[in-house]
Amino acid sequence: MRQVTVVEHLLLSQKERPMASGRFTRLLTELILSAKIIGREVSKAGLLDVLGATGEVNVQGEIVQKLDDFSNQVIIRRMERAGVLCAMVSEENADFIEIPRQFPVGDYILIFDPLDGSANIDANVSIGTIFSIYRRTSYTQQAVTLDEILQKGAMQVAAGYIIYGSSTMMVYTAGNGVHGFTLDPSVGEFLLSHPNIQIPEQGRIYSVNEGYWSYWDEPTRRIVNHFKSDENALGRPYSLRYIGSLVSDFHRNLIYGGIFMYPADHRDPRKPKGKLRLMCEANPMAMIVEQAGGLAVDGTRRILDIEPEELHQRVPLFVGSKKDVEVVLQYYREAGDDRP
Ligand code: AHM
Ligand code: MG
Repeated sequence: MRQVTVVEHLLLSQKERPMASGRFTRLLTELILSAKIIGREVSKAGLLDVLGATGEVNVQGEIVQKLDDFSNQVIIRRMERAGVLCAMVSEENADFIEIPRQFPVGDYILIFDPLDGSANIDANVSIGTIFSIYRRTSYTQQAVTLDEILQKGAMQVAAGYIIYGSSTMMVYTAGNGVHGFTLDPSVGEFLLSHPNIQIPEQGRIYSVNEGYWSYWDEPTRRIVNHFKSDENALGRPYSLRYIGSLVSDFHRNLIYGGIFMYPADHRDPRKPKGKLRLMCEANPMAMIVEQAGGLAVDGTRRILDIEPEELHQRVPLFVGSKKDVEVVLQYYREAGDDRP
């Protein structure tokens, strides 16, 4: 079988579209290299802990950094030099990141979560990097402004994630279906392994942190009860699977079918709109799931239609198989509540 890399696939599948310009390819190539570097460190995480246990310096004489800081720095340092971006937004940085003046700029905007689910690292649980790519709406040499960055998810030109799991995979969409590539460590390349991923229309898994039950609103409780009861489309309870790593929970449901939920916690002042961030987490997953035939909503609204007001805005997220997410919309509609 011919082995197809991400860039080859992009060029083959988008022959007639300007996305296949050298600039987008370069963006993707740099991102892939960043992911390989992060993946290499993630796979040594247990070892690093041992090597770095005595202090802050590892065997190479480098300061041992927390892996999420390390991943953030890898992406920022590589991508700022790529010459294709005008700004970046990282889940780890309060403000958007401008491209230093010594580097050339382009018109893409990269929004990312460098290492999502990093609380799971010490237990050797799969974690991931999430990315979302936009284009600047105006062609100008002026410095980019916050308003230009706050675009709704429907404006994304591409989105994806890298999952550092039992194998390392990259899943992405550039608006032309969802494609998965598995890292072959022997050649050091991500090779096409899952072309045209489609999420099953009807799932059999629900994923939610049910420990927060007492914090949820009534429609959310009814929704979760629906999936647990035998009065649903399956006629039997769905299986509960919750890793606590969005990339892993999302990826499993994408392949097997199901729904992931991170609802609002009405009684937790830290999470009145849930925990997940609209721009770094919800929007890229929403673009991927829609391209795979699924849906993503906040209870009443399509995630991709939400106009962001701030960079780190949080949003309740219900994402997955079309029929399962329609159940969520129906319960919120019946509750007559237009805001979850
Ligand atoms: P992080 O970006 O700080 O890693 O937090 C996001 C993670 C997601 O991967 C996961 O879905 C969620 O937090 C789990 O949260 P909880 O432990 O509240 O269930
Ligand atoms: Mg995160």
